Amino acid sequence: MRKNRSALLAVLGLALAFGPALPANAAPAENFCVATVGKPGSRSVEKTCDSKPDTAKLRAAKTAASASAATMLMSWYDNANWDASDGIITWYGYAGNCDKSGYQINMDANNFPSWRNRISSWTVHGTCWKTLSYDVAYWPSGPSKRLDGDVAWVGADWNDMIEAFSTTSS
Ligand SMILES: [Ca+2]
Ligand SMILES: [Ca+2]
Repeated sequence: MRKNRSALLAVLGLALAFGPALPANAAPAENFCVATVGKPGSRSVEKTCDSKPDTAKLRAAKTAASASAATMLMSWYDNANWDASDGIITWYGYAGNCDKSGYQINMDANNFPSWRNRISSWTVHGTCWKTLSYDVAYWPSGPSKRLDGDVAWVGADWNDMIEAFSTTSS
């Protein structure tokens, strides 16, 4: 065992020496979050995250969002069939229920970078119904796919591809 342990330590040492450098203040995992957004340019995304789904902390964040007149928009799932075990983000909007212009969400270096090319299913809430998914953030004229209502599986062609959403009423 000692020999194996030494070998393991050697491998770890190599990984530390040559692995990707982590920033000193690496962002905490964002697997389970409640996020709020406004209309484009109106306010920055705010988020509350925890290490497990549906914790007291996350339920409190949902209650606070509702209490401040935010509307539940959509929930993203890492896995298909709305399986939250590996990650779920629930979005609230501060500009009322989804209308024809709705909300746009782009994942970038600051906004849920770990959720780029990861989403496999989602649910929509309130009047949010029509979802346009985009392959590349901030490129609305690029490849996109329209899906209506709750989506249990985005399909093999769009699984782990999405970097942006437009969610609207119709
Ligand atoms: Ca996934
Ligand atoms: Ca993509």
